[in-house]
Amino acid sequence: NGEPLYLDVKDALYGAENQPLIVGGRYGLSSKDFTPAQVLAVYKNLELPTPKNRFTVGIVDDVTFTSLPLEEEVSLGGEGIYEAKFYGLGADGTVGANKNSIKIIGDNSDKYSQAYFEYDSKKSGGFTCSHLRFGNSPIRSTYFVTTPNFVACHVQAYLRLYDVTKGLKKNGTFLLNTVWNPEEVKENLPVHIKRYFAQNNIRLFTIDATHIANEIGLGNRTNTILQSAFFKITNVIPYDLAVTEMKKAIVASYGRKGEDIVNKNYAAVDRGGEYTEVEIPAEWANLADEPVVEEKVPAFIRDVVRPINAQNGNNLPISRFKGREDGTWDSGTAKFDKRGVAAMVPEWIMDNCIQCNQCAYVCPHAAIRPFVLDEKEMANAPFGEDETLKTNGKGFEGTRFRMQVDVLDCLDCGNCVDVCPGNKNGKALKMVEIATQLPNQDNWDYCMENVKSKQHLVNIKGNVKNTQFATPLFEFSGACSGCGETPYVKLVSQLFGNRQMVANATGCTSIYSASAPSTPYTKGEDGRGPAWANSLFEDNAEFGMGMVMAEEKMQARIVRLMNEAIDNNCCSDELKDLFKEWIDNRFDGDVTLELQAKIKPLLKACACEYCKQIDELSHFLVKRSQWIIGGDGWGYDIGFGGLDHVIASGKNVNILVLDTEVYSNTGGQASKSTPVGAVAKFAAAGKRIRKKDLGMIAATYGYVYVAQIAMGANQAQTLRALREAESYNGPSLVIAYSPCIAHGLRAGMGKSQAEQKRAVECGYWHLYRFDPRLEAEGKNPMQLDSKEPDWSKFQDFLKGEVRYTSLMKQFPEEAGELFQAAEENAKWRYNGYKRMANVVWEQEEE
Ligand SMILES: Cc1ncc(C[n+]2csc(CCOP(=O)(O)OP(=O)(O)O)c2C)c(N)n1
Ligand code: SF4
Ligand code: SF4
Ligand code: SF4
Repeated sequence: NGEPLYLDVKDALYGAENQPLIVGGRYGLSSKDFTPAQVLAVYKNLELPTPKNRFTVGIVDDVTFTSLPLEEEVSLGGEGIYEAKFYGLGADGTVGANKNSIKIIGDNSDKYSQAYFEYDSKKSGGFTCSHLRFGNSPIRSTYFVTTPNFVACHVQAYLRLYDVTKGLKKNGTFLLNTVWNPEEVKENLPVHIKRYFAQNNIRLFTIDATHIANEIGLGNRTNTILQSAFFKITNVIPYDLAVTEMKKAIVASYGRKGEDIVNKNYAAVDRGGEYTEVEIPAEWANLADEPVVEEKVPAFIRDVVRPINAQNGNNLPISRFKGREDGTWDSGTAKFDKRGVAAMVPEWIMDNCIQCNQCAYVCPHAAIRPFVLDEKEMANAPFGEDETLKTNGKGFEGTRFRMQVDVLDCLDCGNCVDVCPGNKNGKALKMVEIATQLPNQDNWDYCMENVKSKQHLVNIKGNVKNTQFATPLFEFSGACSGCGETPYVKLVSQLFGNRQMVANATGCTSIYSASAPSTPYTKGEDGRGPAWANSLFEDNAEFGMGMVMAEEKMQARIVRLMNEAIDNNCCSDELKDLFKEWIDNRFDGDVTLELQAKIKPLLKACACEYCKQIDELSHFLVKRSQWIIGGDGWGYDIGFGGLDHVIASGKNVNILVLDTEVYSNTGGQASKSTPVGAVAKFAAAGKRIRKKDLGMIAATYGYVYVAQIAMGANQAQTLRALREAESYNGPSLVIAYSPCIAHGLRAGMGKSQAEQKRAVECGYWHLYRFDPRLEAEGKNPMQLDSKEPDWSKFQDFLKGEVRYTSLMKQFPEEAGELFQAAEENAKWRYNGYKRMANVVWEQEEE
């Protein structure tokens, strides 16, 4: 009957003399901005002879028709206000530079200033938009900038992805960071942007900050160059003053990192003036729209996913969500993102390739894959036989092999190149500029759409190479470039995805695994794929156990029905035999998968009441592979009580803890997994207590399978551990070492695999498997998989990560001591594992 506030106001005025008409409504639904246009809509509604009551504003309600119509956004704040928007790529420094700009302007002028920062849910490499306002009077606009005077587009690809000119004021300014020269800009700008520029008298400036940054030696850090360009073009404060202040900020931020870094950033400031003004031809004002090319994509992608990805989700009408009121979202939508944001991507040098598939194994984004083509697939391919190799290995006779890069989904980490062994002539992959590889995207598209998986030709769980012939059922996630976590998640999906259920804790895993509209979990050719859900941070283990218990109940029901059917002799002999076989093998996932295929058609053919009921439950004929996934913040700390409860229960679950040694998703807070001496939030002076040994706690139960793995250190051990964990009919816990941007790898995230190798070599991380099945066979369950570490490399390893080196800079005296303690702890741990692994089991029993 109305909102509480509305009812209160109505009640207060009820029966009053000259009682006004009281109209209520809602704004800010789903945390949407409340803008001047919406306020105007409310007043316009009130002006109507019969205003709409219980209205909504800011959404497009075309189902129950509560929303008010909106007009164009209006600019408030008068002449003195200057509004700017900066489109950036997550983690490219745009947001940091704008935070700095707003401080410079606020501190060095009489102007009032304000900034809002907007992000999508990608971990990095996603969309960011900085909204800045400066004015001569106080700024009371508590919403994003809708009518900017200035727009900077720091990523050329955004011209086609987002509506970057939206709201740009007449006579406004547009700055584009682009590798195109002015003539190419004129050629390549999308038509609607050209028209907007001409019709609104926009001044267009371009700068190639990407190349300038490279020349200076700043890699892809274009932020300071673009910040300087902004100050010079707009002159919001005198440019000289801005330069002085930017340089002061550089000393404050990078002073401790050395003169070289400071000088490079100074050079970036100085070269911000290297922009060009591009003249806008008057005839652009009358350009006709380009013909719309209808892409063959599912309606859900076209009508919902694409608009959300284009930052237009707020304008989607409610009717687009009809039938999805429960929040169910299609899987496999991430493949439609096709962000194309990498500056460099790998190029395959076929002649050096030994077909080991290691590149695909480690890729965090599933953006490089081996394809095996039969004769027919080769005949229609856009590439020739001379661009493929004869596939090595038994079972692949008569086929061709191609390592194919997905240019538009690669995130430029370089791990594939780093791990590629190549042959005696060198590596079989090298990083090259994306522009040179764009034509290769057609080859990827062909392989994805037309080349059938050949995974049935080999045992995909047999070895590292074979795993990569299995289709990844987790692909193109929004994780950071080079993320150490996602290669594990992807591998699990390849091995068990066709019958996998995932209970996911909150954390990076939940953000990159499913944040609307991108869902990287997907289906294979057989239509099977992981089912995924996230409950809470703290109850994830219990959530996963609930899934298992539900399955147990369903299986028990099927067993009862099958037994009754056998006893009543009402089905065919073939079906009865299959029922018996299923009952005997119901805990073996792969066998149940085969049996389901045989049983299902026979159930339909048999008319008996039992078969009808079993048919209704037929999706439970396949034993699910239950995974409970989360980070160390979950597994070691907040979810530990539940995790302990679940492993104690003896249920058949597989728990994967992706150990980044910090709470990564919220910016790197210390967890009980953080080792001594590491700097993290809440441990700014270095953690003072040692890392908890979660694996050993679990091992004390004696009936929990436990493994510690690090893919980059031993790919085969990772595979073995995951395989064993899944096949163990009881609780399994796998703790996976996962380098993260929060570690500050000095070698960069392109070495996140190599860093794992270094960690194990020096004794920082250890590999083991503790398998209770071995004890049942009279053997020692503990197997230490990492060699005796080279402890002399331990301190060097710490020096390779900013989380440790920053302690040396800030607390040099304590750092030495804490680093020694870290080494002692690591030795203590290793020796403990060694002792366990060396126990001669038979003797122990005597
Ligand atoms: C009970 C609870 N506390 C805090 C949070 C906020 N939160 C969300 S994700 C996260 C960090 C997760 O860290 P971790 O488990 O290590 O996973 P990672 O992000 O490293 O993969 C936190 C603290 C929450 N969602 N719920
Ligand atoms: S560069 Fe990184 S993201 Fe790109 S294909 Fe290689 S491993 Fe994958
Ligand atoms: S890692 Fe190198 S050698 Fe191995 S398959 Fe990939 S490209 Fe070929
Ligand atoms: S774990 Fe680290 S690297 Fe991976 S997505 Fe999270 S923050 Fe990024």
